[in-house]
Amino acid sequence: MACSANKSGSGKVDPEILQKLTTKYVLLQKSDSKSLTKKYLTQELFEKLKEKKTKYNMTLLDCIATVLDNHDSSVGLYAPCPDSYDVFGDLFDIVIEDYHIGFPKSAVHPPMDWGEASDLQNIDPNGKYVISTRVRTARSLKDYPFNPGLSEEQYKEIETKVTCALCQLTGDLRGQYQPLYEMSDDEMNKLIDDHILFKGGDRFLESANAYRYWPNARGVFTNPPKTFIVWVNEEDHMRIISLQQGGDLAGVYKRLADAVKELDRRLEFCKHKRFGYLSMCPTNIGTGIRASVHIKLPKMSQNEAKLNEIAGRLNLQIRGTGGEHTESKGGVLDISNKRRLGVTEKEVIKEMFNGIQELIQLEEKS
Ligand code: ADP
Ligand code: DAR
Repeated sequence: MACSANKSGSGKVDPEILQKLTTKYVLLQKSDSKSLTKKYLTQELFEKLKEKKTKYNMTLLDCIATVLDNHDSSVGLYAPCPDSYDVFGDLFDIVIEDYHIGFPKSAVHPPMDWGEASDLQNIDPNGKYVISTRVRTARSLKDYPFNPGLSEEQYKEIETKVTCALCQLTGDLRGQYQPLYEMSDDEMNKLIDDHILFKGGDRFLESANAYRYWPNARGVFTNPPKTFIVWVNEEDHMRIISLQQGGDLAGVYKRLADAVKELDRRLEFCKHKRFGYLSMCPTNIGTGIRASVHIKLPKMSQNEAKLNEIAGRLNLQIRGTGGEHTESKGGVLDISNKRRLGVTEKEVIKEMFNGIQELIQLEEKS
């Protein structure tokens, strides 16, 4: 059942919010920002949207505060609540169509279809290039705002509901939840260095009001081998993650699929009639899947421009090994699928598998 509503909230936008929004919008338009929000939020569209409010009382300022403070944003747009995707749909639709490489207003995301993990092979059977493989998705609980719109009480409600469902998992998915406030700095830094735990202090999220009451109601669930991980109340209500060393994409993917199906039976997730599963960021809707490898391509990575051009053609995204907005270390690249919307889970993973295979073949020929 879709959890976004079409009606706008009651009441007018506070004059001081309107003033702040207008002043900062003018500065954004004068800047050299390459963000999709600057590209598509024309003066005409700004005038049309600036006085709208969602049923959670969110405004256009709540949606674009991130790019107003960070002109170097790539997208620069977050949804503070599910109905933002409809109330500010004139902006979200065009940004989504651009980012997800063509998802026109007439498009509808297909039903969830994980396919058969056994159809996948090991990405790098000889273990020559791939250091580790990770597949994650994002999920939001139905009938709650997203991170920037949550009250302190709602953060805690989400943490309780999610951890209660997680603690019912069995087998390979059985594990333990650790609230952030119970961790020492050393414990936290070790988990971050091992790519298990999220970092804080992302300035894009900070500007979007996503760190209020931090670290309260934030934490991480892990199974003993730390191959199954769930982030609670980082950017999204949930990031469900499967991760392991090597290139066994089938095993990583099957673990995630099993986990999502189990959690789907215990929690009600927020879905949209057109966009599938909704998240705070429009880049993470639909399947919400990012399937990535940490991979060494010593020859290919000598020509960054050419590698980025090939990755673009393969609908792949290249990032640093510390996650977005980080540099690669020691020649290791984080390469993942770019598209998450308008395709099924099995199509996303196939696109990533084929793309990585082609990069490895090009590396071999270099
Ligand atoms: P997300 O991928 O969920 O959008 P980030 O981009 O912030 O979140 O990445 C989160 C963490 O996951 C980062 O520390 C990143 O290094 C790590 N990560 C991503 N892909 C892999 C991988 N294939 N192997 C190990 N760690 C990974
Ligand atoms: N940094 C923001 C968001 C990009 C997508 N990453 C997310 N959602 N974690 C930007 O617009 O650059």
